[in-house]
Amino acid sequence: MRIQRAIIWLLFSLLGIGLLLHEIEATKPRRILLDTDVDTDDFFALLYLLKLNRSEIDIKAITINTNAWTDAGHAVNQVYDMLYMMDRDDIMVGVGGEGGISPNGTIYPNVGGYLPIIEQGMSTYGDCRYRQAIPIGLGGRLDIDTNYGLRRSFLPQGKRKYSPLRQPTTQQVMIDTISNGPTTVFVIGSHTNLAIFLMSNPRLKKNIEHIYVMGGGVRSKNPTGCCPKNANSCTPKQCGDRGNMFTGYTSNPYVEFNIFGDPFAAYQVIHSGIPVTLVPLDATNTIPITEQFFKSFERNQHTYEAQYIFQSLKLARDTWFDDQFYTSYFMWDSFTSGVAASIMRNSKVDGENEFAEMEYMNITVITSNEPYGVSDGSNPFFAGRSIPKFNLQKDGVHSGHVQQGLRDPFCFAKNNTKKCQDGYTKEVTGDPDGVRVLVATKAKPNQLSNSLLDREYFISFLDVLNLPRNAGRFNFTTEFPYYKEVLYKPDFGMRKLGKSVVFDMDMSAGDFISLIYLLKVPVEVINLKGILVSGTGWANPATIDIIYDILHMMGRDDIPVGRGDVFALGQPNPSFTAVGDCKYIKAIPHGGGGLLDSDTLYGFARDLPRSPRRHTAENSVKYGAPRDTDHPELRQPLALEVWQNISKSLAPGSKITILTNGPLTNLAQIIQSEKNLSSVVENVYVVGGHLSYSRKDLGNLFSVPSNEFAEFNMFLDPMAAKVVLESELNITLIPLSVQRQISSFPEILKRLQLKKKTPEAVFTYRLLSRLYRLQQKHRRYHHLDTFLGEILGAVILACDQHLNPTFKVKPVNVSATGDVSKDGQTIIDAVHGKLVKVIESVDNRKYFAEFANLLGEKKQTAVIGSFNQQKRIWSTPPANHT
Ligand SMILES: *[C@@H]1O[C@H](CO)[C@@H](O)[C@H](O)[C@H]1NC(C)=O
Ligand SMILES: *[C@@H]1O[C@H](CO)[C@@H](O)[C@H](O)[C@H]1NC(C)=O
Ligand SMILES: *[C@@H]1O[C@H](CO)[C@@H](O)[C@H](O)[C@H]1NC(C)=O
Ligand SMILES: *[C@@H]1O[C@H](CO)[C@@H](O)[C@H](O)[C@H]1NC(C)=O
Ligand SMILES: *[C@@H]1O[C@H](CO)[C@@H](O)[C@H](O)[C@H]1NC(C)=O
Ligand SMILES: *[C@@H]1O[C@H](CO)[C@@H](O)[C@H](O)[C@H]1NC(C)=O
Ligand SMILES: *[C@@H]1O[C@H](CO)[C@@H](O)[C@H](O)[C@H]1NC(C)=O
Ligand SMILES: *[C@@H]1O[C@H](CO)[C@@H](O)[C@H](O)[C@H]1NC(C)=O
Ligand SMILES: *[C@@H]1O[C@H](CO)[C@@H](O)[C@H](O)[C@H]1NC(C)=O
Ligand SMILES: [Ca+2]
Ligand SMILES: [Ca+2]
Repeated sequence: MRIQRAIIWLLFSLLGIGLLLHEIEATKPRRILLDTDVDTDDFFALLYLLKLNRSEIDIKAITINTNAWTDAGHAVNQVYDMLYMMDRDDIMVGVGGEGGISPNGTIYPNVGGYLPIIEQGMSTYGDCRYRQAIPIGLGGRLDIDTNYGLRRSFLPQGKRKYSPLRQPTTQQVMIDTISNGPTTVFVIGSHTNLAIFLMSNPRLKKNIEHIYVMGGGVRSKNPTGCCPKNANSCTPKQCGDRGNMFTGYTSNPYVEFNIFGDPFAAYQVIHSGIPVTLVPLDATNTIPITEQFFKSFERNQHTYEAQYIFQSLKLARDTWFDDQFYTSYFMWDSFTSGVAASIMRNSKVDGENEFAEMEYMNITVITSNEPYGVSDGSNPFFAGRSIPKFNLQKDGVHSGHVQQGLRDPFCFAKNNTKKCQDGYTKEVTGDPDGVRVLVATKAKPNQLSNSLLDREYFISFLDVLNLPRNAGRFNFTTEFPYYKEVLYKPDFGMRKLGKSVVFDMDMSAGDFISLIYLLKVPVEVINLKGILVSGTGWANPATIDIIYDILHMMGRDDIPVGRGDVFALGQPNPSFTAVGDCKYIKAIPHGGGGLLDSDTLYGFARDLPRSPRRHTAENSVKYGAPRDTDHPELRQPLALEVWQNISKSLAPGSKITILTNGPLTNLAQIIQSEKNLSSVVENVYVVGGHLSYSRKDLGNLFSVPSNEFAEFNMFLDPMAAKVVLESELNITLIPLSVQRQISSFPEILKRLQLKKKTPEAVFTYRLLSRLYRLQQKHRRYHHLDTFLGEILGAVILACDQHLNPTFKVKPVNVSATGDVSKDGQTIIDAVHGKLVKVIESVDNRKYFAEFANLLGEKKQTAVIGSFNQQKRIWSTPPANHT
């Protein structure tokens, strides 16, 4: 037999059939799955790949890495919008999932990847051990989630959108794509998704032909932060480091952001046995965005995708925190996509390609620090277990100290030599744990030596993006023949305006409904002067755009919106305040019922008409930015500025009433910044707090079992709650117990059903019925009546007497000692407590009627009902508008 086969094989070879078969194989398009954290550089990579010849490179699916630079709800919008612009709604998009990993290591289906594997339990909340290295506000997740505000100004919006429990999950999309045929996987974020896939589907491994990774630093020496030769005094920063983690290089100079996102996952991927090509900092450090490239790009924007990328790059440059943009912003993921595509096209051994020099190296990924086998409590795979999780070896490479945050004392040993190496892609020789990996070491120079563009890839990048082939169809404005930007502002004429109110919200679902309600209250009763937004609660700060859209819908583009802090009091890292701890906010789930759903308003945000106002990274030196951008006038105001403007513009003798529907971060900061606040504040209505009268009378903090009696709004920023309770302000507390009295979905839906006569009543009805349906359907949504209860604050504020509220004045104190099992608990404390008015009951029937009737009123109704209506207006000549 064997001889026979050998002879046949020989014959085939002689006839050249072998060669022919090989060529057929090579011309089949490569099926690509792209796993991305949707950072700016990621969509440079994505758009570049989409422009390539589809008979060669065919992107089948995109999965979103949700524990790095973006948040799931915003990232998925960005991806859908880009694909719509590029006419590629056929590409599957996977995000999130509600599965978990049990304490014994069983991986359940559909783990959403919101947490690094080491922190992944059965839910989607958990610690930010690694992600805390990523800034949250400006220059971090806020800017990346919104793409500096450019997504909404530029990208068109198609039909696809996230919808709770219907969204294809990351793991499902991976399974579907990879089981459909040989697949090449690109990983340009952290490795959680792919690692979980590999750990739970070992039989599908054989279908992954190759893995291309942007990440790590093997022999790299960071070129940024080096002192100039002739400098008198200079503190070298990351000069010569292997890694690039600029927010935490003093604790870990070895690691690159993507790998730090989940070192254990990266270990699983690199050690999977699947061929891996790594494009680490070694190579990307040699392709900074130079001024010549930037200028050349500026002159070469012949497609929408080229424009979008250039505008993004420009805002990244204009808001860069120092003047070193051209030497410290590199092509990371975009370069990786070029190198990978070139390697695949060439199909040569040793990964020969047009753009990078390659070399085989034996590497591993450090996941814990030596000495191994010493359990110091830092390592959840081992701490307090008789059998290590995933059956890891007791004194193996995963068994040492695992870095705990950016100020982990372990990483700062006394003699200052001991730094943590978590996530280091370390070269090893003769070590059984090393894996042979093809590594890009250097970007190749431009072959035309007289060109100003000094890298070969620069040429390809600009050429490909500007090709007419596979180009974008339109941008947001050119999609519609009669597009027009309108700001709606009311004219109250001679009407006497009612009490001045400032609404402070954390953008939970109930807050949006409260906002709609407040906008319906006759302006003679309530004059909503401004909105303050705290980024420390149920939504990510980028969700501020939904507030703008609701104001636009209701014709109130005149109301100022101020963005508050992104950290609870005391949480920013004192030595680098752009990053900080998640001690309290980690109690909020990332997935269903949590941030993902707030950030998309349970899938309804994209139905709202789109406001021309939005978050933007535009800024000016006057307000502390490093430099003026092109449109500093568009700058997003801060909460404190909006507050100061309002309090300054008050008529003599008049005062402001504040309603808070979230953590008290903004109010505490206002108190701390203004000496004579009680002279301008009439009253503060605080939705939150729980006064427990028995052991069974529990709070609502379901994600912190050790803290049975706290309520979320108080817990999320206990220090702020303390500042507020210690202030001179007159406070009315609307605690959990009275909220619970009116938290009946069937009742409120029944009332609204009868009143669905206005767009806002329809919208509210749809949102509340979705919440109710989800609550009945899935355990992740069991807490949704919390959001229903929040609406009470706005209704009490608007029609106090109608509801016949009963209240008692009680001395209330809040625990804020730093002990999470007590923090945020409000107690009656006759000695230290502050006297506050505590609402104990309202007339429920009147409450429901009051709420539903007002939403159904034709007065102060929406001026534009939906995005669909907006599209119709933009598609018909102005004369035909009715
Ligand atoms: C795309 O690739 C296929 C297969 O390699 C090739 O036959 C075709 O000519 C290419 N098309 C273009 C426009 O380069
Ligand atoms: C792990 O625990 C789950 C229950 O959480 C159980 O169903 C499963 O059989 C256990 N697996 C192992 C390997 O012990
Ligand atoms: C959309 O494209 C048009 C035509 O190229 C351009 O004039 C406009 O500025 C673009 N929109 C944005 C927001 O850049
Ligand atoms: C610094 O401390 C580490 C252990 O903490 C030790 O291994 C190392 O030798 C010390 N280096 C110097 C220069 O003292
Ligand atoms: C890398 O590892 C392989 C075995 O996996 C070994 O044959 C080779 O010599 C190693 N190369 C280096 C440079 O250590
Ligand atoms: C403050 O008020 C002035 C004058 O009305 C206005 O121009 C400015 O935009 C306001 N600033 C904020 C942050 O609301
Ligand atoms: C505080 O405001 C009140 C009323 O406007 C005023 O009478 C008083 O002088 C102010 N106090 C201080 C310390 O500014
Ligand atoms: C608080 O309210 C009481 C009663 O309504 C009033 O007498 C008092 O002046 C108020 N205090 C402040 C600081 O506004
Ligand atoms: C109540 O407040 C006082 C002083 O503000 C504080 O010392 C005390 O610890 C608080 N009590 C509790 C139980 O939090
Ligand atoms: Ca990335
Ligand atoms: Ca809220």
